[in-house]
Amino acid sequence: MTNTEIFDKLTNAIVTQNIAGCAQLTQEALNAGIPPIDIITKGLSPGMKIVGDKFEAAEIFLPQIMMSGKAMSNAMEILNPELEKTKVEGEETGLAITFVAEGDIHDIGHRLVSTMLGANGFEILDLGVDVLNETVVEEAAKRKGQKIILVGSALMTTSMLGQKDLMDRLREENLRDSVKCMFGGAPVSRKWIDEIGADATAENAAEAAKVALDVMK
Ligand code: HCB
Repeated sequence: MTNTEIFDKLTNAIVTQNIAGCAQLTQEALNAGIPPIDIITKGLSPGMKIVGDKFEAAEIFLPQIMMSGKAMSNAMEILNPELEKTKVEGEETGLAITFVAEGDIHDIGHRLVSTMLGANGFEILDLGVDVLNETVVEEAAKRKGQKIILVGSALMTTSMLGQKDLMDRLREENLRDSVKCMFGGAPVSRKWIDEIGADATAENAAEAAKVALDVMK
């Protein structure tokens, strides 16, 4: 099987909610020497995009998305240890405080971004999902003086709006200059980042790691 065929099969396993098949194919892809990040970006994530589009078009419903999400999460359990093996040792890059916005429980991309940042030398403080801005500000304030990047995810247009409030709170608490701020997730655009006065965004987890390293220089 060519790599392209493997990627297509992975995408299809996500779209058809084939949980066991997806895990098996992920292992086979690893055995074939395909880098874990390619398995994610070229195989699994395109499947999640199709699932989202089908949901929007009312072709599938929540139970199906949940099953596709489960297939992706199981595949990630196989891939995470491999991603962690690529960890870059050396100079301390800084602390990444990662979280999903208030009201939002989509955690697949968030976990992936956290893993990739960890693999690129960041110390990770993962606050989880549905996190109040107040909590993020408190955690940043406790560590004032350290090299910190806030890494927020929002998958819904509604939860994304909270990122503006977070930026306002950081300014009010005189913390804006002490932290870098990167936000991502499907609705987040460069225009939004500029509008709220954040530092960066990224399309995917691999890019997030590169961008984070860049803004922390
Ligand atoms: Co959910 N959902 N969902 N959902 N869901 C979305 C997000 C919609 C876009 C689907 C649609 O309508 N097309 C939509 C949001 C619409 C909108 O607001 N514009 C939506 C909706 C509406 C909902 C509910 C409200 C549905 C309902 O109950 N009626 C509900 C909300 C629950 C809540 O949060 N309160 C809901 C629930 C669910 C689940 C539980 C069934 C499931 C989540 C399971 C889980 O995460 N444990 C789910 C899923 C899976 C999706 C879709 C299909 C896939 C999301 C995903 O995991 N993608 C999604 C459709 C879509 O996104 N197109 C749909 C794969 C990961 C790898 O990609 O984009 O999350 P990612 O992350 C990338 C990237 O964005 C970037 O790197 C990551 C890795 O490469 N990145 C960052 C992420 N964070 C970053 C931070 C940075 O600083 C930098 C980069």
